[in-house]
Amino acid sequence: MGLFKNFKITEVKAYEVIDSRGFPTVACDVTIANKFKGNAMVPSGASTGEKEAIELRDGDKTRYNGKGVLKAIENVNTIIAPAIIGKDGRNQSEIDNLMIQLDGTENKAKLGANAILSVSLAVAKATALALGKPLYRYVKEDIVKDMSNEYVMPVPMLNVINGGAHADNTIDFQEFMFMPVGANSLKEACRIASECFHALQSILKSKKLDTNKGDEGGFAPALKDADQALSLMMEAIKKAGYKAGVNADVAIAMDPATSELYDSKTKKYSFQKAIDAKILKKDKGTFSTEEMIKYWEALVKKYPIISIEDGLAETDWEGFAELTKRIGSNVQIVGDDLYCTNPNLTQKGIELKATNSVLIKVNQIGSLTETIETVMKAKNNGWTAVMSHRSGETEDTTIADLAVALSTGQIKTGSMSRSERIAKYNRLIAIENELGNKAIYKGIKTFYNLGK
Ligand code: 2PG
Ligand code: MG
Repeated sequence: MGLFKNFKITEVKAYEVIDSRGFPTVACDVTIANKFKGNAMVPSGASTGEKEAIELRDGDKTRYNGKGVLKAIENVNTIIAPAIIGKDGRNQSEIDNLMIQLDGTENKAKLGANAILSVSLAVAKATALALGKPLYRYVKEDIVKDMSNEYVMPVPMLNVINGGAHADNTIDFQEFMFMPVGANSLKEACRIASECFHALQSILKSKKLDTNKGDEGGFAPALKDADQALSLMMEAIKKAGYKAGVNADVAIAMDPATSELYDSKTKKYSFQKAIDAKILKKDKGTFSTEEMIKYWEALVKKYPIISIEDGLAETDWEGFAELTKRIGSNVQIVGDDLYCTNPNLTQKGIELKATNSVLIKVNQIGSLTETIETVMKAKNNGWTAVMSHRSGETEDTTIADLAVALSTGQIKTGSMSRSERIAKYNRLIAIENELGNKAIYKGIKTFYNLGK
């Protein structure tokens, strides 16, 4: 036998587990050589893009209010499993393409992106185990063929104020994030973020504002508007003993998720949650694309905002190109709903110069191979890529490994609370610890290519 190793998939088994919002999701175990078992659990979004691959739900109202995933599980166990058992786990793209073919639709509507992704990720994890490599190293060396000895730890985006579809409060914009760009390691970035997070908590308390939390573990107070959220964050950074600024300790990133505010018939953005609507009231509380762009121009002048995701709606391609032209040389303009991690939509964005960055969510596209393709497409065109969680998560930490494996340089994975978020930070800390001086935290240098 000697060094001979068997990488044959011997078992594929999916089952229902529960996500961070208490809804069911798909989990899958893939076993290689009857011995190495990789497990993956699929995340789930709330503010989903129209062009996302399909998350198959049962619709049977007698179970989990229709949100059961038994059909997706059956598709794994009865259709995908027999087709991939016996295949070599190291052939990730062949396995992913086989599942895509078995599905046969544009958007994985037949088998479900949740079914396909659970297998795709579990195959990679089982193979990494069989090779005796951590997942980040397996994906980097064996799939991406990146043999450099440099491992880029991502700068975290920590969503400390939650609004929009993620919280039952008065803020229309979905996410307000700390980015510890001035740290010199991921571990230190987490410490800075934790200290700023707790400073924010005590400021909210002292102002008699709510410290309850939203879906991603950030605070969800009843604030007047985005301006108030941002000034509270500035105060928190200072109170924690840090300097706010793009070239200082902590910068700010936002995901206003404005597809949720857009009416494609009238082509207007309207603020729907009570207080924002009153404050920003103009033309009955609605904004044109040009008014939104002006709003962002003014906001980035006032605060050290380094990144804006979905600052316009997913159908507003021209608006995005204009926004990128106007502020993209200083600000990272990230497309989430616009691209849905789809390599073809990302290609369109590159041609139109619609943004200078793409958000990466594994379940938006539904396979590891396509996720990697989108990241590479962005990077090869001088864009940045941000690895991201979903608002519905589990303790699965795959995205932490993928951020390092694909050198995305940034990760968005929630606040400094709730274990489904913290699990990813803790995994990154473990990776950094394991890598020692091979780990690099680029901080603000991650952004040097902006606008090129
Ligand atoms: C987003 C995500 C994650 P959701 O819009 O970027 O923060 O939210 O998973 O609800 O789409
Ligand atoms: Mg988003």
